[in-house]
Amino acid sequence: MLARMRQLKVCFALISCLFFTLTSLAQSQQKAPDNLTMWFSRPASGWNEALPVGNGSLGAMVFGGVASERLQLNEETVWTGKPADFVNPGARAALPEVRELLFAGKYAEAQQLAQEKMMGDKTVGSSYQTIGNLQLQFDTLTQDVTDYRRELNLETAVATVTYRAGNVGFTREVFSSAPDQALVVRLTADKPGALSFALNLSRPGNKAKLELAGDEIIMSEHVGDGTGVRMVARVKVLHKGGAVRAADGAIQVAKADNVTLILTAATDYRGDNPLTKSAAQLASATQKNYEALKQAHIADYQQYFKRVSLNLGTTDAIYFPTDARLLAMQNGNADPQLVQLYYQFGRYLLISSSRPGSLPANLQGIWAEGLTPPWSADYHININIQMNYWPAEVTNLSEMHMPFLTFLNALRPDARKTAKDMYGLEGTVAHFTTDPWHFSETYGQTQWAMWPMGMAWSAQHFWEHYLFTEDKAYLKDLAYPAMKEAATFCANWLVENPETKQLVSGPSISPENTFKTKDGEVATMVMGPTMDHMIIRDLLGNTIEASKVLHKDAAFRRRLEKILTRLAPTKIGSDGRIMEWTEEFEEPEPGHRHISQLFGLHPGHQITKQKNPELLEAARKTIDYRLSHGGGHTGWSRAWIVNFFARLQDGEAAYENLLALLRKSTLPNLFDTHPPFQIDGNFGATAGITEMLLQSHAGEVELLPALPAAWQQGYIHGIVARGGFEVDIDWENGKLKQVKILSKLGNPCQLRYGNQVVTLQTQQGKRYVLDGNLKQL
Ligand code: FUC
Repeated sequence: MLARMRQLKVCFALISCLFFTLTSLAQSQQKAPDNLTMWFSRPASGWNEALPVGNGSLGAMVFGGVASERLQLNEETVWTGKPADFVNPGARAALPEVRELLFAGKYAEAQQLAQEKMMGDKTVGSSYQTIGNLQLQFDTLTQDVTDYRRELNLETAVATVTYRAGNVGFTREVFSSAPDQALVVRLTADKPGALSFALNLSRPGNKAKLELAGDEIIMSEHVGDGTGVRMVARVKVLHKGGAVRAADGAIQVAKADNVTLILTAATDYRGDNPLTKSAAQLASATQKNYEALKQAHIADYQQYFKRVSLNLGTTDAIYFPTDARLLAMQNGNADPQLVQLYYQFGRYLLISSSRPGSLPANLQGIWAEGLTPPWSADYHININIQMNYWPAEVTNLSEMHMPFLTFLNALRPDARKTAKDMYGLEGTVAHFTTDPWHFSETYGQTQWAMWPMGMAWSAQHFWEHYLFTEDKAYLKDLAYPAMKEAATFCANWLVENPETKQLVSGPSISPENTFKTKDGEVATMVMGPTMDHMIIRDLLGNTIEASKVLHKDAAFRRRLEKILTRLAPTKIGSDGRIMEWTEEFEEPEPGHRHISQLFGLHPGHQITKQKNPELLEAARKTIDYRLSHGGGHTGWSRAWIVNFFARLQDGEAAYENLLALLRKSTLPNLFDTHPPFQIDGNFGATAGITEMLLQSHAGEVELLPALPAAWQQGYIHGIVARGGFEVDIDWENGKLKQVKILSKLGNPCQLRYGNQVVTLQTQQGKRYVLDGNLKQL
């Protein structure tokens, strides 16, 4: 009854909203809604409603207030902390004893010893932080505001706020330009002299130094009380008409016709002088007029964004503001265009938070409020940052993958040192998390910290980038050396299980999960968690392949091949699930958010219907069990489940979980929520939707492997398969209608749709068109 009432209330809200929207559309003669715009009929009442813009490094959250505008600012290198070494000096000596205790089943004792002797003491804190806020205080009367609209156009990457007040129409446009390395805010009005406001910059903590000089404000701080980077942000006011002067701690704009604000920001993270760097960026951006800045920004952004288009069908929901659509969806409405918008939002976020030369997208991309964001908005590498990059290759944003790969490369010196100091081994190792100061040692509770697979998992991305691009120079110079070092660590790390004689990884955990020992103790560490072996199998296999491509290191390759034959295999438990640990322990948290034992299903490809259908069945049981115990409760976990079901080729279950992600783990601005906001779920979902429509991990290019019944008609154009194929798929009545393949590398292409398989011998640069029966047209 209650649920029904809630539904009715939402319906009523939607109807009045539609009425309001249609009337205001008619009144203001705004263009018909397009589906690549998120829009809202009121200003953001909190951060989770504000709209993100970014150019890979400089970002802002646009609130769109009428009496006052707030742009919450970020720059990707605004970090506290510094490089630090904190390997526990007792680790190396304790390692054999911890292993022995674990092999003897003395889990609690082993854990205690590892906690004391192997966890580092990270005394230097580090956190990503906001730059601060740019505030505009208008003298507009707010009583008679009409026709308010706040939007983010994903096609142009411009956020716009429009409204009428006192018979004047106001427009504000905001974008963050990559070509001009500046945040640009444009204010216009449809009557001359209507723009009057005070502008200032501020930073939480009130420790920043502010300098006002005529039409410019400069804000600087050595962040983290002098422990982190030195940052500078500056904003300049360009205006037509009226007057601009500095007074009362702000820049006062009086009666201008239009105003352009240019904001630049820099730090000394890469050794630059932030004062001169931000000044040079500002000087260069102010050379151009507003239209030239905007056109350059749009052209630059669209070269990436426009590569992929998706259509899943249309409904009238498109007439509603995005938050109302989300609410309707949460109350049972199906809105395929919202799924499409959400998909493209993921691509938008990647282009806006990860550009060649930048740091990788962190837990919040580049958008974080305050000085202490959750988990420091760092680089968790026990799934989160990897998930950020799942959509990169498949959604045709291969360039945006590079920041992660160059970051991993920069992590190698520290990872090499940690392998030596902590374990006495050659090669590279990293644990559950890291930061831009590139630490790879571990700290905190063993439950999450005693996991030496962060580099090994991340190294998968080196090989994946190669599979999509076949760039041999990249493989030789960047990827292979990094993969080889990570594989070397793993090869040295594995030890023989005295009973089974198989090679196992340990001491280690199944990320963040716990089990109950026979004595009823809750423990985390074992010798040989399933995920470790799946990761190591993946890495060693990829390294072997890479060494073959490069005709290098034959002896090393043979060593890895031998290890693979002895590595403990994936096992199915007595209840038909994939075993997470070596034994069938009791699980205190059977719905745990990490589903690590399925790494081999996704993002790995050890479990496929071709290779091992019995493991595929066991994988399904594993997910079902997690879900039936409340699993999928964080956004990223749910997004991973979408990918799992896509790989299981169960379109209905993938779709159901995608809906659950939108219904339970999505904020009004379409950001994913853990809770709180964490960007991995956005990226994981975009990857998952792609995976529902195209897969290429099992040696063939499979079309529509997990198309749900809800998506009867549609198309996806421009997504990418391994081997360098750009694929356009059109479907009708739930069936493939046509596929176009652009062969970028000239590889043979084995194409599958259901049970039909054809192989195309392709030529580089040529397009191939086939019908729904895979007959070439
Ligand atoms: C992993 C997850 C948590 C969270 C954190 C940032 O450790 O287990 O849920 O997402 O990363």
